[in-house]
Amino acid sequence: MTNEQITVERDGAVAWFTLDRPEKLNALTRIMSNELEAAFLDVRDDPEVRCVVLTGAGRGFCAGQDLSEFQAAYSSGQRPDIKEHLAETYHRLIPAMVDTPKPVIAAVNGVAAGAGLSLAVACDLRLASADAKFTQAFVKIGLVPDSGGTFLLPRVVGYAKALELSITGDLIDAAEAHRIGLVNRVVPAETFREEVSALADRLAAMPTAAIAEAKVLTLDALTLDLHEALAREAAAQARMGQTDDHLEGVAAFMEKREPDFKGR
Ligand code: LHQ
Repeated sequence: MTNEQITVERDGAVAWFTLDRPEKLNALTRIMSNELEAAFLDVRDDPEVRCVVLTGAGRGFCAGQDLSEFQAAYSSGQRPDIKEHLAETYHRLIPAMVDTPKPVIAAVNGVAAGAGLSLAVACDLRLASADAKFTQAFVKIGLVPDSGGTFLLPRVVGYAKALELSITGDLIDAAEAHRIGLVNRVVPAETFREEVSALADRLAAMPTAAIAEAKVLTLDALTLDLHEALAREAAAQARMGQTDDHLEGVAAFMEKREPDFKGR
């Protein structure tokens, strides 16, 4: 499929998805959201892809919803139908990202605002360039966080910081994002691409099936009691015990060599 507003590239077992409207800081349109959703669904069952990187072209990561999509309504004094828009865009995209059964890295190269910040927190790991900035921009235009912003951000930074960011709209830099746990690591802009690539390659060589199970278990356990979480762990562990990668990991340990995981 040819995409208009994202690029999809393969580098070994890593799929790179790049938001590609650099002149608008990769603000999200309906087309971009739908293309990105399709890209995530495409790699879901592709055994050749064992890690995904999401990044932005140019100086921005993603400036959130492209507000000009609603320009016709705004300029005629009407109020936009946001509910329908959300159903057709983010409510499909965000679950497609979160449910991806392989590690997903947000390579936050520049500003992440509004729904752009939601994209970053829908990924499993966030690497920020030292140039990156973050804002829950919604409140600045009289909106509430959407695109999973009330659900995912508190799970990443905790309730108090999430609420602070959501009701102030403060723009924070990469160092502050790291301090509050919003990003896992900050990398100099000059070596950003190489460091993201190195992490992606490392994750792509790991036991992919176990990573997929750990993602589901960890997210679900946030709303389970201990007994249910233990039962889910046991069921998943029983499945993992049957994988080639489990046998390979144990064999490599016993033989004091590096494992060669196949992702199954
Ligand atoms: C943009 C945008 C943008 C269009 C920069 N749209 N052009 C869901 C459903 C329905 C309705 C509404 O919302 C939502 C969810 C949301 O995501 S709401 C939040 C939407 N995002 C924002 O409100 C952020 C708006 N942007 C900004 O505050 C700034 O651009 C940031 C802080 C991101 C970056 O500032 P600067 O680095 O100073 O860049 P800039 O403002 O000069 O932007 C560069 C260009 O990108 C500029 O275009 P131009 O033609 O003038 O050069 C901006 O107009 C354009 N742009 N964000 N969201």
